[in-house]
Amino acid sequence: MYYDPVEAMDRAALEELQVERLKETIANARKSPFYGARLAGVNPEDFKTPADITKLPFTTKDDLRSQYPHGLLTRPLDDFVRLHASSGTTGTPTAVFYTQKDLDTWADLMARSMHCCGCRKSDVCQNMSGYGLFTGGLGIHYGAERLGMLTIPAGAGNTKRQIKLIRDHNVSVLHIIPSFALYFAQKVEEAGYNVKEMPWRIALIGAEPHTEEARRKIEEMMHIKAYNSYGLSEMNGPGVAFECVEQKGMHLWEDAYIAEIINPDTGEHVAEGEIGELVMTTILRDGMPIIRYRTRDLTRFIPGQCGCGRTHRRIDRIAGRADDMMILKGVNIYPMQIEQTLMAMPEVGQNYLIELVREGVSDQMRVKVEIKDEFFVEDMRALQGLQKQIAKNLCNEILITPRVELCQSDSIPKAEGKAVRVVDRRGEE
Ligand code: ADP
Ligand code: K
Ligand code: ZN
Repeated sequence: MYYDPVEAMDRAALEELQVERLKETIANARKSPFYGARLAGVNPEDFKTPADITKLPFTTKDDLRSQYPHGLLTRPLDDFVRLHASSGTTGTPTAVFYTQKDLDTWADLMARSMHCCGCRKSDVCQNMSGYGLFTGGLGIHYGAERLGMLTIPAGAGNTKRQIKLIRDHNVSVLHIIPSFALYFAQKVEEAGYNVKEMPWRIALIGAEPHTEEARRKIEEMMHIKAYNSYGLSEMNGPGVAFECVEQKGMHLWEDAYIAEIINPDTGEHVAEGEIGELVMTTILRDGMPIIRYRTRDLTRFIPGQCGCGRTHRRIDRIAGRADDMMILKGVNIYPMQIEQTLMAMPEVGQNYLIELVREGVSDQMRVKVEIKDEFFVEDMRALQGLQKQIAKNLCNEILITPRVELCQSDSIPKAEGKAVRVVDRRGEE
């Protein structure tokens, strides 16, 4: 039933395992120049429960940058076999190094993740994410092979070839970025195929924030089951937390990571079930352990147990990054609030873009929204009505009224990889 019995391990035993691995991690991390200095006064014997992790200092993205490239390595460079780098969505990139043992652990976690949402070795998996430095390429790839799936490294783009591969090889599992999935569904229809007749059954979607409404839209438009996949290069890449078939949050693999959720301002743990910043510690990494890493990703632990029987706690879908927050007229707004509102409307198509502009002395938000062809009609009144309705729905959610601009489908430029949701034009004339 489970890929690995550890997935349903008794909580007490799982926490014991975490403590044991945390102690090993501390001892190992100290072999690196960075943690050698930072953890100088720490005694591994002081760690008796997972909560004792709060005795350790945080590690930030700036730490990783200042230690670039080799400051966190616990072994001679000779022992490493792979390097990935973060896509650098925010600032200078950082590099992550893997030993062969790390690659094996990662592939196992990835295989477990895909198994938990229903992938089996009889499936054929097409990886439509970009390969290269981005971990969504090789990370998913080796995990899919580890599970035993026939794996097609299609890479990003070229929708025609993607469709042909899917049809020729009976592809049942897709790994696809959510913002691309909506666009792809449309391209499949345009190419003259009925999505209901495509061989796929499972889409693994992740790598960027998306709402429940966007997931439902993908499932509907593609006629597929879509499962949320969370990871970050600092924690290997994908395979950190993954949805099971229940689709009620992502199991975070606690035999490999210790996760905490903190108030980003105080650094203290939030109350159970409250939203905050996810902080992660690797407890199964050999060459480059990272302790109490501030992910900047906002989420919460979902209280209670999952119907699937797995005991590893679930995190909720990522509400955004702490860095994503926009402040407009004194109101805090996250892009996902806007997506949630837009994607819940049947008239709205695949893509949207938020622009922040300066008009006179005040900041304004412009929201460009693609409208489905059947709603993009000649009737001016109907369009104005729709425009007003969208602005009103948005105002109910974000408390300010943005300017809404209706766009034809496929007219808002699409990013190659992760979607760009917000463009700040306030510095422009
Ligand atoms: P970068 O920080 O340059 O984008 P990564 O490729 O390591 O580098 O991306 C990791 C980040 O992507 C995460 O910290 C998170 O913000 C985002 N992310 C990954 N998976 C998801 C997901 N399922 N939902 C929301 N955001 C995600
Ligand atoms: K197979
Ligand atoms: Zn579950």
